Amino acid sequence: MRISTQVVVVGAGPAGLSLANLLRRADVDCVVVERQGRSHVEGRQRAGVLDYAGTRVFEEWGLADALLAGMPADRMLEIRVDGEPHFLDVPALSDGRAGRIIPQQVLVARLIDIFVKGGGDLRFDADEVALHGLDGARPKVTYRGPDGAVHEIACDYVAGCDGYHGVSRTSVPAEAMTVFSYDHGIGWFTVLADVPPPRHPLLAVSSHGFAAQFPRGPAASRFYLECAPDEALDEWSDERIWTQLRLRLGDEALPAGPIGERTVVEMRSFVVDPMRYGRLFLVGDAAHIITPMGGKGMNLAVADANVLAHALRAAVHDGDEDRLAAYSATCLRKVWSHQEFSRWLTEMTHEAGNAALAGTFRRELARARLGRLFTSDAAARAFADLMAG
Ligand code: FAS
Repeated sequence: MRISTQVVVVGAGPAGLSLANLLRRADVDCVVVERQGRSHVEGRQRAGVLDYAGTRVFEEWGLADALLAGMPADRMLEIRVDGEPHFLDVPALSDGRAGRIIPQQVLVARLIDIFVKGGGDLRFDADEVALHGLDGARPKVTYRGPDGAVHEIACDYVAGCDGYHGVSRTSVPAEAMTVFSYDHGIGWFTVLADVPPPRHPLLAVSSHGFAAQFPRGPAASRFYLECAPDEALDEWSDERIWTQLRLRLGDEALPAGPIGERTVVEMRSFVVDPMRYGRLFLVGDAAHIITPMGGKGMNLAVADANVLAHALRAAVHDGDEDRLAAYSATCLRKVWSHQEFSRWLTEMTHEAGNAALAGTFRRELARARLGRLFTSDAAARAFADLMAG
């Protein structure tokens, strides 16, 4: 196994795999080390939409045809208020900037396939990953392989793409980073069910509480139900799930279906600044967590990977480290813009329904914001611009 490379990528999620594929296109040598096995990584179902900006990244690097083949354009969004449907045609409102509906696990599996078939070095089941010498000229990454042996890879740069619970961010001295975090005080009980997907991604505002239904492939839906942040899973029987979904979505005919996954997502946001320490660069969830509202988590991971791939190409091939120096500030501009959008959308769609959340005055403010979205072309275009990424 190679013991030296230019970039070690820690983590094979959307961030790590996007970066690894872009680096190969940039003729920058890299090795990817991933804690889990391939089937686990390819089976993890989360996001469902690649926004327009994300599709542009893969088009620019010549990967879009292979990655997005067969995936439909993400067009209409339905926002249903007390059962009343309102449709926003995002591409029409944003000069044709359409995203793609693609389940995250499909994107990840295709990224793995392209990377490995292209001869990429991707090491699964890498245990006890540790980063060393990040503030020196030649950092190292060690891990225990499936063979039980400890392997060491020397490199020029490390990309920490190992998510919120990974080892990369925690390898940085606490005083070297500022952490920003926010608890939205809302929980989402989410299920993945074999129920035909909605015609359009659906957000539902109701006095019974917020709910949503998103497509996750041709025969599955991801549902969200607003709940208390600390709600226990066993408080949600199947009967309560389907009753509440029919009530909040205003859809008495919603069919029930086998539930494959159920979890409570705590709506919280998190950002570290800078997204770099010495020769370590944090990418995606390793550097920031955003609520699923607005569907930007996976898209920010792809955006960060794009910025870092360009910067590493300049550093490795031209000795120009300016882009690396600007990496964190460049990414954080988009991160904070999306954090603001996600918070605005969360507030509007939750407070407009549930006066218990922030009081009747804030409910009327939220309803006024919603109303503007449906009556003002300028407000709708501003919304679509952010949805397009
Ligand atoms: P990931 O967490 O996806 O990947 C990190 C990888 O690193 C994993 O493969 C992990 O196994 C590996 N790893 C961890 N520790 C390691 C170690 N020590 N050594 C080596 N490898 C290690 N985003 C959206 O855009 N739209 C949505 O609708 C949406 N819905 C979501 C729903 C849910 C329930 C959840 C939980 C998230 C959702 N997200 C959504 C956000 C989500 O998709 C993330 O933003 C996205 O996975 C981020 O990708 P990565 O940064 O690659 O991190």
